[in-house]
Amino acid sequence: MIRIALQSKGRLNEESIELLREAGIGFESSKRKLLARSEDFPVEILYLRDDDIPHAVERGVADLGIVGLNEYEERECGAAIVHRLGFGKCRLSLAVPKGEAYTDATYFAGKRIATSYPVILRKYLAEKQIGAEIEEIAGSVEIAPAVGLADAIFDIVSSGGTLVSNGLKEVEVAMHSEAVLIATRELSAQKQALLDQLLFRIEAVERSRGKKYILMNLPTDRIADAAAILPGVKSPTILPLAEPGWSSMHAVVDERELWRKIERLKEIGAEDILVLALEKMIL
Ligand code: PRT
Ligand code: ZN
Repeated sequence: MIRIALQSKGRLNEESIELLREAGIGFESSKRKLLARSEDFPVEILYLRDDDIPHAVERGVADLGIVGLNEYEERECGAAIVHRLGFGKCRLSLAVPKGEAYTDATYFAGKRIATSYPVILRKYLAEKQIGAEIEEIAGSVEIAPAVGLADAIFDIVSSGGTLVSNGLKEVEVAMHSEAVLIATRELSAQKQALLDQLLFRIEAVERSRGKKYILMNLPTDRIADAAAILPGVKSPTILPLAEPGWSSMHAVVDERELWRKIERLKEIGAEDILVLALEKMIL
């Protein structure tokens, strides 16, 4: 049995649950329950506030956790990062009132900066050798300059819309963040084996993202041309058709290249092209 801490509600909750489901780990996601058991994998889900996840995993209260890299860094978490998950992407940035003349980070010398991420900010300022005052506030950081609490802010930015609507402009990016899977150091052999199994499944899910499965019929003598357009996982699958001189070809295609490839395939005589969703890719 392995215990995974997930954010109980908030921005990472749904995608964390979805990722585990896609990896074949279904469980009850009732908001009222603190603990849930999976019926199809020896996993227990512990729902926590994201702030508490790094510490819980570091201490082994949960064996694994899904949390933003920003939270992991801010808590100076001693757990290990085992996988970057690619969702919950955002950045931690410095922003100043939009009317300010800004050239570089020396602007912040002697300024007061409001943030909920004092540890990360302190490290950033030390690295840049800037002496600024940090005003730690728990929430609504973006209003701090307007109410005279600070000259600038250091906060999470995603689309940038919140900054704009508060009359601020982003001037420095200190770190890029995304959800990460973290683990207690020195897991037992049994738990490590479950983690390896989970990682194998997560990687199969990730590999299939943005990919499509394409099938088509084409003249057998154009197979080499089609293979050059469509390099498959190892090599494309080719099956003879009942009609002499024709074959069916199957391959995996990156979604972004799909239409361009289909056009080129049609040019070399491909017909009856089918494009299917690809659910898992296990190598
Ligand atoms: O209740 P709990 O403590 O668990 O949750 P929380 O309120 O502390 O965190 P939550 O759910 O807001 O965010 C969880 C994690 O999501 C963060 O730690 C980040 O890793 C990640 N994340 C990704 C974000 C954003 N994008 C984001 N945009 N977290 C917060 N924001 C905020 C941002 O600060 C801004 O105020 O959303 C607002 C909108 O952003 P813009 O730039 O798109 O306007
Ligand atoms: Zn939080």
